[in-house]
Amino acid sequence: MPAVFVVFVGPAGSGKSTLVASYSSWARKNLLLRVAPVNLDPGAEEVKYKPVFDIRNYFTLRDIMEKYGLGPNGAFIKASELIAEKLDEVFSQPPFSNPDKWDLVLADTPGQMEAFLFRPSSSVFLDSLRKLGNTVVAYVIDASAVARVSDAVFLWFLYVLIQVKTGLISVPVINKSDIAVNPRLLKLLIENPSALTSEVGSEGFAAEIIPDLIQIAEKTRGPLRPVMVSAVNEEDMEKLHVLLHEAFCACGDLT
Ligand SMILES: Nc1nc2c(ncn2[C@@H]2O[C@H](COP(=O)(O)OP(=O)(O)OP(=O)(O)O)[C@@H](O)[C@H]2O)c(=O)[nH]1
Ligand SMILES: [Mg+2]
Repeated sequence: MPAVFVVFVGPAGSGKSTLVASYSSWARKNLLLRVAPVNLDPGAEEVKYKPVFDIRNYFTLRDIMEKYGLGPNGAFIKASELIAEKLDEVFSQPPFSNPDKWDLVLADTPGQMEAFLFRPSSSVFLDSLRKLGNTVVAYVIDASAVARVSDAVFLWFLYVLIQVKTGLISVPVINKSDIAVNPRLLKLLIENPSALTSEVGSEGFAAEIIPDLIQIAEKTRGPLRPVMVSAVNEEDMEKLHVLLHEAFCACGDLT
């Protein structure tokens, strides 16, 4: 059976690269799966996994900045265009050229989502990926970035927008459980998001708009509950695996 592709997205520093490293290592050790990590971040300095495909073999952020005289953000945008332009070349390389050889392909993406994921060229890449095999998006939230209801609503809404933009099955993963600043709020977010409404104060723009945003987010939530993991401690990787499995149970088997 061809591989399942998991594309890790999420705000800068949420732990995508660390999670790709620890989930790869866990799935190899515990399930003996054939896992292919893929690095799509041309700005990554070093990654803690051995990529089967690495975009930095084609270009790095530094190369692009120099060649086109761009700043880092302009260079990220240029990089996403170059990935789309070089798509045939990219897909002629493993693991894209031999998806039957792998069980899981884990793609690590740049944290500058507005320069990659939210650009038109990412759709070109994701469309090609979904033709190769089942593709799911893992949206990584940093637990240490959720202190207030407004933080939770902001990060959750980004998840809604990612689903709108990619049109792919998406699962929410709350990372850095070891340094969560407001575990009570995260528990609400996971178990009973509607209850967040009662946590909002009674005045101002936030009080007016947050209940509406929560209602929209609830509408798009689907049956998949977020999981909490710690990539750095390789904790609760099984929960992540089960969630990804649930996302695919209708169309394939991961184990
Ligand atoms: N405490 C803690 N730190 C973590 C965890 N996961 C990642 N980190 C740390 O968070 C920082 C960012 O991790 P990365 O894996 O580089 O995050 P990223 O999302 O790939 O970052 P960008 O690619 O720059 O967007 C590093 O210092 C990691 O060691 C975790 O589970 N717990
Ligand atoms: Mg990274």
